[in-house]
Amino acid sequence: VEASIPEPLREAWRKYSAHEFTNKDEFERELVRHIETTLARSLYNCDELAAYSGTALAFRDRLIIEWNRTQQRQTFTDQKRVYYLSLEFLMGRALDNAMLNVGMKDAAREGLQDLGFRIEDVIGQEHDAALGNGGLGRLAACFLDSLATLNYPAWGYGLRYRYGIFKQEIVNGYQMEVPDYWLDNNPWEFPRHDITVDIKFYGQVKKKQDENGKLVASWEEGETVQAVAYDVPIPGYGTKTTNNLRLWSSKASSGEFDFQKFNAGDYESAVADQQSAETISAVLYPNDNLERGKELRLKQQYFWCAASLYDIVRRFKKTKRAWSEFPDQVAIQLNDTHPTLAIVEMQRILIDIEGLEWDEAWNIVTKTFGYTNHTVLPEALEKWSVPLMQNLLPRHLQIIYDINLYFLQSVEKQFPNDREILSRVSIIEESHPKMVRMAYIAIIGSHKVNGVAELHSDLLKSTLFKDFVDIYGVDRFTNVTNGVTPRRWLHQANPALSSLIAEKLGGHEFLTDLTLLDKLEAFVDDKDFRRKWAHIKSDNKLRLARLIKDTTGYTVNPESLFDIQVKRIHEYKRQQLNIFGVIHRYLKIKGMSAAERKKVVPRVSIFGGKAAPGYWMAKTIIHLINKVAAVVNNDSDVGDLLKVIFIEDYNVSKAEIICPASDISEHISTAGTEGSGTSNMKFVLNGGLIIGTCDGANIEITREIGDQNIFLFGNLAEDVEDLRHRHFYGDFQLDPALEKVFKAIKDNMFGDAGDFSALTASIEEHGDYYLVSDDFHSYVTTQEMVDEAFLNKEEWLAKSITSVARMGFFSTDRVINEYADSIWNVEPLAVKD
Ligand code: NBY
Repeated sequence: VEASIPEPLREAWRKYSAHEFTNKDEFERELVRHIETTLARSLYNCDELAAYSGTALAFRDRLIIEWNRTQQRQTFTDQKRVYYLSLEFLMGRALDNAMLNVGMKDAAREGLQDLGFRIEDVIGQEHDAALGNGGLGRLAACFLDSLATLNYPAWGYGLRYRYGIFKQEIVNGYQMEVPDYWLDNNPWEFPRHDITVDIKFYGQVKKKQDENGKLVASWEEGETVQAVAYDVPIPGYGTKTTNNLRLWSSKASSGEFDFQKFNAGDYESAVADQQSAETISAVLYPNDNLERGKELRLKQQYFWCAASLYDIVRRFKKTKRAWSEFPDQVAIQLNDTHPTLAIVEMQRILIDIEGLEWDEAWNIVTKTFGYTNHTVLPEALEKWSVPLMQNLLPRHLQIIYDINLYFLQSVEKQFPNDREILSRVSIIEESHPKMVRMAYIAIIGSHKVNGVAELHSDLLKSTLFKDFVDIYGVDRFTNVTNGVTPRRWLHQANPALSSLIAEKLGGHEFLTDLTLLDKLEAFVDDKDFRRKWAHIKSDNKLRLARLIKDTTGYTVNPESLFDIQVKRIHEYKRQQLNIFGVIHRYLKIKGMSAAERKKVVPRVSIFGGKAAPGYWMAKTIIHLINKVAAVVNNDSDVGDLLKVIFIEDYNVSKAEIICPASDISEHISTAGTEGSGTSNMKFVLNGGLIIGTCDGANIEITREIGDQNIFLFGNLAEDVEDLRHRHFYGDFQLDPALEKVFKAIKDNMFGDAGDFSALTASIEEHGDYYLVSDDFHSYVTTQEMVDEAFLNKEEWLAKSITSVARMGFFSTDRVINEYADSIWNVEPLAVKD
């Protein structure tokens, strides 16, 4: 590596090279310096926002110093790196995380206090980085935290959307979407205007002779758009390792083409071209688990894959190694099928640009890539129409056809008497128009394919990807059960609980080795410990009650049982089952005598989550929840016995307040539909119990914490197909209790019944695909068991503590080590001081 400052002159550099603040006074000096000079404010106009920006800039300086050193270290040691390709990184706020990871939060608290600011208010000024929809995007964020904490040389690659996930407003009970413009004064990103890549779209493919006379494909003409790198430093907890998240932003290429237009006086159209280039990274698609086949989405995907691969290849080529060593230096993980084009692009680079033979190139590609699947829902499986791809990426379509040809030839050899299998596993679906099945490219082009929880991975092998198991053998398919980072989801979100645990375990080591939590079991019967544990839960419920008061105006009694379901709104996640259960409870209370009401366990049913803007049924569910809330919360017969709350604009920073405050949380998807779920882990880690179906990671949570510590209900995944089949042939009986709920809705108890007819009809008339009626009885009786259990405060506390003690498995540190060992084959890079 060439150094720009020659050795004799480096002394001066070292003398003045940036120094990290190490105590409160040094922090304050940096804070004031940034507010005065970087922000151009004075002590007469320093508001909370300025205090936030100054604090963020001071910490950013620290991160960037370590970021530089980490990158140098990784370049010099020259070992294998991981690249995590994800269209979503749901990072939330960065400042609190940076302070805790660097270990200087107390210094910052005191420094800010000296200037008259409360650190919580300052932290609260930050806008969430909301570049994701839900679980998939948040998983990527937790992975980055663990990768850095464990000192893995790893980069994330994503898109720098100008608009993240929309902000949700509830108006008259309806969801409204408001754009989330988040980039103004974002101190956490570093524009790298010198790191750019030109990305081509459209055009034609010509056959040409290269200098050796070999016929090669040449992708010509078309349009180019420029990718500009923006880097976000990712600090590890308790380590100097600071990794990089590189987000690409699109802009018009400043090529000759534009100048020609410009010089020809076509100023307006030159500017229009620029705007059209900028739309590529303008907005995050707000669908979760739904694929819509929009051309702009395909453009986003290629733009991001091509820029990232160019960057990765450029870094590899600097090492001057042979191409055969590429998989020893580079592991690329595909977060779902969204980056599948990276496989095709890599093959294109190797054969069209680097001149490798097909087989040699393909061998390198398959050794490099791993693919993670997050869903078995058919509507979420990505397919692109062949004509669309032909137009946008003509050379890539040719390569896809070649991949398919060689693949099908080998399948035919393997199964000479099975004609059917060829059409089933073909990358090209023979529909009108023909479609490219992205998941199949991802499987064929990777050496490992994994699901995100045991049941999910088993279902992949036995249903969706069954043929591929027959073709490649079972070893290509594996499971890596999800986790969450204990730094954000315990230490940051629940500092009091983290301290109490640290007090008992003699330090915070559990934050980097979560299995140490098992030592808590020894204290389950410790009276003083239990009292403190209960006290922390109460405080956290109070904190949530304040958020509820501030955002909805409703007052809730923090002594009530807090029952929470927060996640994207989706029929398969069954918020409708929950709200029907709430209505059932309401009707029951209404029918009770005063004496009977005295025995009711007061409950607050809390919902939160966004619906995809085009997902009607999900929006109807939100509407119903809000209408039920309006009736129930104003019914004096009911009072505190039942309250219904919809928390607007559920996001990462609200989750940090919500997850520590549950008594029980709901993870009640139709069995076999939820890949894993990760909020289930967050809630249990914070001492909440859960009610759930035998789905996703609920099953492994049960195995770890014990079935006496979880409320499971409902049909099993193995019964779902049969039940659906029976419904389809008319064998359907609406559950009698659910019938009463529907009657209340139809009697306009919650406003115009017509507003909700699609929802009730989907169950009564259209086959109840998600088995709401089949599981209803089991659900409400299990909820009664929850009430009963909650009355026994001591038992409940024991369950809470025991569960937390047994959650060690669900750290993303364990997850990342599994990926590193079984998929990436990478080692951590020790940090020497
Ligand atoms: O990924 C979620 C799964 O539903 C959940 O069970 C799992 O725990 C989590 C992490 O593995 N999937 C998810 O969040 N998916 C999306 O957000 C998503 C977003 C966009 C698209 C598809 C899925 N899309 O095709 O545009």
